[in-house]
Amino acid sequence: MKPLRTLLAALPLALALPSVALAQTLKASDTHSAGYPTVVAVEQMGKKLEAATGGKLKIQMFSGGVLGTETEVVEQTQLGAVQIARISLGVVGPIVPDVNVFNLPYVFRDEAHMRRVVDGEIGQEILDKVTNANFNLVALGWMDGGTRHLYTKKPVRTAADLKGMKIRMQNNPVLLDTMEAMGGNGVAMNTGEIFSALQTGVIDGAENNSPTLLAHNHYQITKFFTQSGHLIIPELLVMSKRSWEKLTPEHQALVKKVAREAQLEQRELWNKRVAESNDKLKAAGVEFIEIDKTPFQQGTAPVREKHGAPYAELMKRIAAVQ
Ligand code: BDP
Repeated sequence: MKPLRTLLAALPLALALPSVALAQTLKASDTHSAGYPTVVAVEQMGKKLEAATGGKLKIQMFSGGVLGTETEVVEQTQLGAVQIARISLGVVGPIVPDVNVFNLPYVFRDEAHMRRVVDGEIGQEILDKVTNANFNLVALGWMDGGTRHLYTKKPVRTAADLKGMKIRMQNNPVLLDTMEAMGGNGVAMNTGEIFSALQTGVIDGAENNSPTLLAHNHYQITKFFTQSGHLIIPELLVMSKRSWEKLTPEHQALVKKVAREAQLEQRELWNKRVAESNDKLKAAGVEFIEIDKTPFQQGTAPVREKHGAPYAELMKRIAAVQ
């Protein structure tokens, strides 16, 4: 420990030079547990930051949702109590409505299309909107959240089978309306509440990608996985603006660079994880049901019209991305 006198003597200097790179450990949050592709990608980012800054900048990962629900984590990130958060765009929509264009059902043709859109100028525009929206967040980049399908206790083999089923959705009017338009009843709740809601019968099912269905153990209760592909919601990586402003310009540039690299690295991890999860789910007796998506695609047109109205031009540009 340095004597107090030395510390006090150094204080005016530190105050006078705010851009001096002070050692910082950035607290990062993810609702998924250790080993999940998004968690690993952010940890790799941390290792790169540490190496490039001689240990001045580090990331400490809090995975498994230990810092709270995604909505709570967004709030903590806005306040600067959490520095980096990997969150679903589903929970960002109610805070920064402009991101909802990516939360619309069947807005992307497939995952390859989504990747090309987020990698290109439209992806950057949406990141900029988050950053410039005055919500104390800096959007760093995208990650894959795969394609979301229905998983239910009773099989959904036709669109009609979904009628009246209570399906958990993320708490976002666009997503709740999507479920209504598909014929089910959307029930909003946080990720961590789904398992017991399935157990107690509060809901009949939920919808997500296969890695989440497996990792959160929902497959133990819902044995039918209907390949509806109704949503392809990219994941967002954000930083607290307060924490961002404390970084030197060099460190800011470095964080942006490694975040961009993480965007591409996570994709590789994601592809592997989806294949592994599908195999494990099948081995555990989950039935993958192929379905004619047309009724769902057509049924959700009013959602794209209503919630997509402010983004009509943008939706045309998204559709034009080859
Ligand atoms: C997963 C996302 C996660 C969300 C979850 C959900 O990776 O961020 O919290 O869906 O639906 O796909 O709650």
